Amino acid sequence: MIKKYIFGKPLNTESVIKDVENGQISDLSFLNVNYKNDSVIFQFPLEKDDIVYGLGETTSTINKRGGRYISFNTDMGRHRYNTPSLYSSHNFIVIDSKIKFALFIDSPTRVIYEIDYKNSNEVKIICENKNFNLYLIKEDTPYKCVRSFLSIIGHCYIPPLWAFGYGQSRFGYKSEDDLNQVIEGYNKYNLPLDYICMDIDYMDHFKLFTINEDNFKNFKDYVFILKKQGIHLVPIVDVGIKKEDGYSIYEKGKEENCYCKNLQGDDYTGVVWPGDTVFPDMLNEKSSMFFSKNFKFYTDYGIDGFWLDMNEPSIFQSEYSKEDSEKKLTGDKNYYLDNKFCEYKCFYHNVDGEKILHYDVHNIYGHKLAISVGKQLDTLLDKRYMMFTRSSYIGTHRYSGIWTGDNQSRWDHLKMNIHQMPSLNMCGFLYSGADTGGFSGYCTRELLLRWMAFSLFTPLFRNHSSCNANRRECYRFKKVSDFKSILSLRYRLIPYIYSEYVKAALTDDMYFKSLSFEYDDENVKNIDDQLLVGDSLMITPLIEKGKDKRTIYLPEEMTMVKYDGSDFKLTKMEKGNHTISAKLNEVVFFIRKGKLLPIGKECKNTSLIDLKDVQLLGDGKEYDLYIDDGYSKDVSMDKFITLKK
Ligand code: MIG
Repeated sequence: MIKKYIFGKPLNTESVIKDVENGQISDLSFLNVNYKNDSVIFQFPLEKDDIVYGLGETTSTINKRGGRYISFNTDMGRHRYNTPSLYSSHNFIVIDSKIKFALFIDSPTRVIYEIDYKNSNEVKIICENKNFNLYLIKEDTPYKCVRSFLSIIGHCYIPPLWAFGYGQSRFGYKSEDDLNQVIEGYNKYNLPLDYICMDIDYMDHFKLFTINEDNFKNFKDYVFILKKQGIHLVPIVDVGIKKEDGYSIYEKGKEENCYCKNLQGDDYTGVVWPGDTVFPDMLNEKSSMFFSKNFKFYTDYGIDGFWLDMNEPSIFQSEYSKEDSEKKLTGDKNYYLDNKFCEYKCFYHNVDGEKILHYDVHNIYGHKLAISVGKQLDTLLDKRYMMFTRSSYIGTHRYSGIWTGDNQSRWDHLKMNIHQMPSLNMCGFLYSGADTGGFSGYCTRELLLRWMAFSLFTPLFRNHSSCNANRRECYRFKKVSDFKSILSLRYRLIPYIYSEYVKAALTDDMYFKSLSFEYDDENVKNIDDQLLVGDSLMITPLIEKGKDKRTIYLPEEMTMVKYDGSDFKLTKMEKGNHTISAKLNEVVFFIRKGKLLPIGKECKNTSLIDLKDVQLLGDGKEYDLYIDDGYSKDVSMDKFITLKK
């Protein structure tokens, strides 16, 4: 059962796309609704063993109890497990209590969640703005609540096959030479590679929709030459447009009145990478079109992959960001350096002629941007595009993937990555992953290998790092063969990953699930370092420094698979606790009882993959494999073929 409850006068956020019947406010009495100034507050008591799932990207374990989380999109580079806000707002929570229910708070501005915070034994949700839609879902299980929710927010976006390959990225690659060096490194050791990301330095003075021609002499040929080798370039695209007379993009947007306005009604100016910067009004149809139409600049070069950054939007400072005004405007001492929250009260959008304060719609800025770009790419290209964005909201998944932003080279951030994946999947974001190895800090060989052994299961599998961090390209480490072993498993699993992804996207399902979503077993209720991946697999990543062993729990008999770069060793294991071990070149995972896993051949990149050429492992009878050319837009259930063992 799903019902919708309208509070005040909500704005259309483009999150829910199916009609949902309105309920009576009295249905919500179990949530003790309270009104205080401009806020609406919901409270629900928790029993000792109740579990709260959801909140997408948010830091914390899969069970959200014990935390305080704030939906307010924030460029949060130094985050930890208890950091309240990250780049996205995913206001969906599922409560596994005596009543099983889920809530989606469709509010474009700040919402605070206190979930058994400081042992309060309750869920308290504070919607700071009284205009929003609330969706209430009631089903018998948390998993069914999620499935109902996914059914109203629309199918997840499906990237092209090459986006399931491995990507190398780094903040600091500046030129064709830098990229060639990476490609040579990967070729030298015959390591697979499908794409390389181009961070902000490829631009001319950080001006959007430009290429630094000194560093890329003949970009068009370059894109073409790489594509012939099966390598795609994925440029970063920020949101702020450099305020510079004579820069045609800036001039055009100014002429057409496409920028957000400041308190005086002039174009609001902030400081980001290019210096003084203006911000396209993503809440205005015409202005967001003005922005996204520029992607033709890239598609004309033959580019079909994109990386959207800084779209919270992140603003370093502006005419208003002085410490004083900051405190005065927000009264909030919880701001971080990169995020001058007061800025968000200093500019306006034009939504259908109405002037709307940015702060009140802050959480959908990056979302509207990604939707607009996605729609534009759909018209510019006759094939599927690859895209992942940093900021998002519920519904962005229909157009784009996301990555989890600036994490760090820490073992607990590898764990956080594991915790984020099922929670993101509950919110529809199947094409997601973290900066493998951690964005900032020092990544050891051991951490990178263990992280890769997890990321090889995430649809977006990218090695990315900051310019201040140590270099992470696999060929730079000792004993490259260990990296090759891990990467080869990814490519051998692509037929499975791709098939399971497409199934989940077309049937509004999850690709990563907690064990509790499938097994009715008290022992799995709080397991959050093992996950189900697609329908056939369970993974049990090794995430502790210096340890090549760990204990695991099998909720039923399963087949253990140990891969060392060439062979798959299979061992049947009983339900119950076990200890497993894996050296740095090895990966251990499990095939569920009665299921099959298709395994393909190793390959240098996905342009050389034969999706049909698979062997089947496991004790199941049939497997539905998705076969297409890897880029056609008409992805459909008709393209599955059933393999029998
Ligand atoms: O202010 O483009 O999260 O992935 O490398 C930092 C430089 C801007 C933040 C992104 C990161 C990217 C970096 N960007």
